[in-house]
Amino acid sequence: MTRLSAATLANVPAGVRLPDYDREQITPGIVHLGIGAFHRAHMAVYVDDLLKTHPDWAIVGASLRRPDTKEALEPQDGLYTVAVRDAEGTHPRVIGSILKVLDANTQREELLALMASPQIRIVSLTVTEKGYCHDPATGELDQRHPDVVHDLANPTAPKSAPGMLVEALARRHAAGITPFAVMSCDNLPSNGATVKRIVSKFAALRDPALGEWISTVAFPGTMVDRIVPSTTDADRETVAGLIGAEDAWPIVTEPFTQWVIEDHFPDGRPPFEKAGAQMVSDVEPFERMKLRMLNGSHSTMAYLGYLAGYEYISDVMGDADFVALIHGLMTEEAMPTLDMPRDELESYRDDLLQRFRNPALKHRTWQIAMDGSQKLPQRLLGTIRDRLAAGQPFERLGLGVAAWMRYVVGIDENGESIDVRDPLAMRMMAIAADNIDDAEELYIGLAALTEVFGTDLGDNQTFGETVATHLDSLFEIGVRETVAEVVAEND
Ligand code: CS2
Repeated sequence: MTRLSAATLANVPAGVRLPDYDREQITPGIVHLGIGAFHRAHMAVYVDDLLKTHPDWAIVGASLRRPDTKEALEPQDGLYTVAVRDAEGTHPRVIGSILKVLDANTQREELLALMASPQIRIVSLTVTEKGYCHDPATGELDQRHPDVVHDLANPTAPKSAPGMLVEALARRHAAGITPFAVMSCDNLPSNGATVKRIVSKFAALRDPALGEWISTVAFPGTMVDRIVPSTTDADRETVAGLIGAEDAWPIVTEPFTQWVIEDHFPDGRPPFEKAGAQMVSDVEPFERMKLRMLNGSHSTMAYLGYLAGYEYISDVMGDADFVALIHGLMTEEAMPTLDMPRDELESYRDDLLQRFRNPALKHRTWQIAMDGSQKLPQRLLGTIRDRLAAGQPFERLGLGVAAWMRYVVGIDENGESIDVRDPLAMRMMAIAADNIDDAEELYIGLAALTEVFGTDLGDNQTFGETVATHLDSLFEIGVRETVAEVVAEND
């Protein structure tokens, strides 16, 4: 079978949507750091919709860690398939908005030179929570992070996302070029403000004057949403059958997509709204709703579901107790902390339950369980802080936190080991190894991780009692019974 590429595009069967613009005529306006599946299912599709009328906003992607996306897309001239999947079938579309992918490790100079050039007006990022080298509990740059230490010692050859941004901005500053807008598309709380804080600090550590100049840079906040499971070989086969060509890395996703963007781009932007994005003056209420309802439910289902033997989110949704648990988590515990009209929150919740049920989307609980130490603060702990401050119960959220603590022990209910992926995995497993027989001690050990729990929650008695009680139950009676009990007691 031939490989998808510019030369073979004409052979793709009629009915499959192809780029509706001349790819020879498009030029880059955006550099995207972290060119993974999420970006390719989300922002790259919005940009693809706009290139016909706005050809100077194409994307050059960069991978900061692994060169695998570059290796997959280079022989395809940057082309790839987005396959939208629901119960009715799989609907492929070929995306052409990514002009090329650079490997930051081997093509660092080329990447920095491009980022420093005036044609680039936006640098966007999906580098995951851990890619910002920050302390997730406080949102501050982690100055002891090995990549930060490296980049401060070698500022012109950075490895980290903050280091890359600062070096490119420093070059623009020195050349008298206006700064690009920095647009984080990661699930961080107040992602614009958080990245601004991190980048400003990094720049100030390099050079106080540069730190000050960063205050002139725009960091628009965004809320991004589309569920994107990892691509499997079965997906590759399905897509090849549909487009009549081999695509080394197609992306499978759901029909739903949402992008809310704070409209702050002093150096210009493509008309994202024409592709369906919502341009707003304050993105935070949307972001908070999404993190606390969608991602909070996701993480809770991921830890409990994995431990209960459910491989996919749609399997978890087949269990009535789990559905009741996350319905209650959203309705009773998260929604009262959100500043949105009640009816909008209710319909958002109902849509989420529907999306989680999508049987065609093979979204692994293990995938979502990754990097919990970086995710919990904005998904569950912020909501818990608000509940505590209001003197309200948070049993279901507390169970979510306990399930994470049970999961990072690294051994499941059948004694099988769990592949725990997390920047703190080694430390957490050491804590678990010392306290394996005692839920209370395990709780104390893990709650002392201040980069996750801050200095307030770890010492909070109500938080401790709630989470430790659930953790004890998870060990004593197991996951399924604990979920059933929490549902019975709280509904
Ligand atoms: C998920 C998210 O992997 C995870 O942690 O919760 O990636 C989720 O699918 C997206 O935020 C949906 O927009």
